Amino acid sequence: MSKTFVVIPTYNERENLPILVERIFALNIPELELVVVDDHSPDGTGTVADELAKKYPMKVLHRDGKQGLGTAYITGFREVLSRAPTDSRIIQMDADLSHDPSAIPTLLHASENCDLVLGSRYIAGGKIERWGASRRLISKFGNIYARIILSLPYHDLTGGFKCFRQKTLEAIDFSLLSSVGYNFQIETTFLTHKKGFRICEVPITFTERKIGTSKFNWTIISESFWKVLLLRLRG
Ligand SMILES: Nc1nc2c(ncn2[C@@H]2O[C@H](COP(=O)(O)OP(=O)(O)OP(=O)(O)O)[C@@H](O)[C@H]2O)c(=O)[nH]1
Ligand SMILES: [Mg+2]
Repeated sequence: MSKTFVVIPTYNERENLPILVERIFALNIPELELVVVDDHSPDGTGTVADELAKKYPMKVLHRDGKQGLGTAYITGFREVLSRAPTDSRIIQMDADLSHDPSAIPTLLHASENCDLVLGSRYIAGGKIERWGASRRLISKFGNIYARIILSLPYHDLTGGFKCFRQKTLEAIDFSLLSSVGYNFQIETTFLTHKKGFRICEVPITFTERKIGTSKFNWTIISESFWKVLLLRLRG
């Protein structure tokens, strides 16, 4: 029987994680398992996750130190693919409550007809809450830039709320993924598109975190600028 895996990278999310986990399991989605990838968070998120794993179907992967969002996802994806029953779904989302778990059934439903479903802030019905003008502008510009440079028809390339069908994720060569920040999201969608898989977008509401600190910074923006160009050159 196929399963639904939800992969969540965490770094200093001790207050957010228990709220998120409860909300996800309150949806009562059958055969759902969480995979948390924690980078030895100084605030003890790893221990909080271990406690939650005693109560819920949840696997916690502990890494030695902060190694970036991209490799955290790869670690989680590899673990899931090593044991996922045929035709499972793999959802990825942030731990900071920016992604509303109530959209998970919508993503799963859309994955019946699509190999990768993107939770999109930039299509009709999509929204962003609690972001100031400058953050909106950077995100909007980044998406238009990647869309044009990579000739992709999708509206939200940098979002981190996505659902892969198992065969889609299996077809991605993880050794081609090198990004630390949100450019990782562009890379996986680009490679999926290049392989000819069906990608669709469903509207989501993104809400900026209320608890904890953002890891967004200029290094992550510049990484995306250069790596989108590199992706284009490599084709
Ligand atoms: N394991 C791991 N998780 C990370 C790392 N960096 C970020 N995360 C997690 O990845 C998710 C997204 O990170 P955020 O800090 O929200 O970064 P962001 O979404 O780019 O920035 P904001 O939109 O400002 O919140 C969160 O669940 C983080 O805890 C990392 O180096 N390792
Ligand atoms: Mg965030």
